[in-house]
Amino acid sequence: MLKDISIIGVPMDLGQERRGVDMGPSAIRYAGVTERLEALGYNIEDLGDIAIAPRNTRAKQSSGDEHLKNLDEVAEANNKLADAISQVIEKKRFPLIFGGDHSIAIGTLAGVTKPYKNLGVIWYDAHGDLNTAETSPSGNIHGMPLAVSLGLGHPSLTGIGGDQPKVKPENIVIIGARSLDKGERELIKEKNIRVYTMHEIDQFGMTKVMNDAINYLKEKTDGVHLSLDLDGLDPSDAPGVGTPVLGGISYRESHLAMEMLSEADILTSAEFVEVNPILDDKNRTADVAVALMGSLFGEKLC
Ligand code: 6HN
Ligand code: MN
Ligand code: MN
Ligand code: MN
Repeated sequence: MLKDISIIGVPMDLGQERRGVDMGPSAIRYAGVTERLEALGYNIEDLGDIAIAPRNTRAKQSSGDEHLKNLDEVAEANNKLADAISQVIEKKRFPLIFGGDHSIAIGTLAGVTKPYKNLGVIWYDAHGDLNTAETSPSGNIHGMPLAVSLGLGHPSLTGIGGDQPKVKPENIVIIGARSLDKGERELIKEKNIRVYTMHEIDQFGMTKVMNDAINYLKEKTDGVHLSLDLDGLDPSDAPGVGTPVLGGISYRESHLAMEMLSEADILTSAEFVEVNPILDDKNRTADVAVALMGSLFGEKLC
């Protein structure tokens, strides 16, 4: 892993409807991420936050409707994010992105795939985030970023960073899924996307799931991005998220997953999203995010 890390905050809350997720980057910084990673010998540069249009002072109506809420604002922020990430990669630094809701993965993946044409993606999430305007039950763009990265969705989103699909379906693994909409399940089947649901984690254990996932991606990709939605964890361990789903991955299993990724040394970028301090219990979810980053970046217990 590169020893130089650049942090970018994306205080985005327009990809969903609950207030507070825009404070995610502050909460993660407050939980001591810079100090934690510096203690591991990394050189940290914090680039601050991408500017996001405020929710209630928007001058004009967004061009999206109830099927693509806040489309223009989400697209604009993701364009900026993609550019910022390109610059980080040009400087040969590791991009570490803090959300914000998961719609920011559109910009992250657009930026990261500029140099990595065969990127692997680990989507650690209770959800598939594989909806389009047609299949979404909510119209919330945070349920769509993985579909957008496959080239499916509104052109103002799929066109960010160029019109080409950013990620190949065979380069994706979803881990922790337990809430998939009908259209998402159909797309998973159609594209043959590798999904480790809670069923596989319960049945085979996290060790086998992560070994499988790492081996599946390792040989055929030129880089790997981790997109970690804190709602992948069980709400008892990560209560501060907007769309909690019972029966999730435990704190310990998540540490193991991060340690195995650290050991495999395959990651070229990472993002931690959906931390919502308003819904949280004394910043616990941001603390969990930072603890997981500790393991991901090589912290050892002794
Ligand atoms: N997330 N599948 C639901 C939807 O509205 O599309 C929930 C999406 C949640 C997205 O947590 O990043
Ligand atoms: Mn998500
Ligand atoms: Mn989720
Ligand atoms: Mn969510």
